Amino acid sequence: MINVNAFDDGVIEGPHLGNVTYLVTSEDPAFGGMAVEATVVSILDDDSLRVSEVILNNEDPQRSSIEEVNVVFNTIVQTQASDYELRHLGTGQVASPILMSPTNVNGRTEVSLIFDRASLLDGDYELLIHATSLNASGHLLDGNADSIPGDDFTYQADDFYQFYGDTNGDGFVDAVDLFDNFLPSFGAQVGDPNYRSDLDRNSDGFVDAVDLFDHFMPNFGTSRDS
Ligand SMILES: [Ca+2]
Ligand SMILES: [Ca+2]
Ligand SMILES: [Ca+2]
Ligand SMILES: [Ca+2]
Repeated sequence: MINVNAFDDGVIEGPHLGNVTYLVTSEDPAFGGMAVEATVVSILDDDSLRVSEVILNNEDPQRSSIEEVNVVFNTIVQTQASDYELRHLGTGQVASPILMSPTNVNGRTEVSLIFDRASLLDGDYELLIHATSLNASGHLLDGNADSIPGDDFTYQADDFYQFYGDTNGDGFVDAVDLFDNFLPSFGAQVGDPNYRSDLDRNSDGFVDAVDLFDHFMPNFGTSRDS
């Protein structure tokens, strides 16, 4: 009788080969210690490099601008800015991060992505992560989490959008956004306590009449679905 015990180790190894070796014991000297050729077995691995979480704007509900996107992986990864693309679902326009900073925390990599805010159009977005070079010690991304590595990851969510002026993320730019958030920061510049980068639509360092008349007022009274 031969029993083989497999251990679920949680280590990302990819599909690999293993040897099952034998030790023959018998009281009969003709069999005891007899050499038996090892059996080569194919081992499938249910551990893979995956995306654990995507977080928009550090969980701030505002959707007035896409300030930061955070990606949390399930292990330590080697990554570069070109692994990521932010795609506008309406126009198909793609933006690459202007800043990509990975931090390793508790055995996982958390990546901060910053895009050129002023150039992003309002609308629904998706985040693409390419499986071409991103890796964990040589193991490629398993984007669809089926244990087979080498495929891209796509993140879509109902609240993954930009709608300039929607400071509370309710899908409307209305009086609440105007009176509670826009007007209190109106006239502020970078460094002022009431300056808000998510309301500085053209990223010139001021929340001023340009932002109000060219960007806020055209959205005022509309909803993201209209
Ligand atoms: Ca494993
Ligand atoms: Ca896969
Ligand atoms: Ca709103
Ligand atoms: Ca401005």
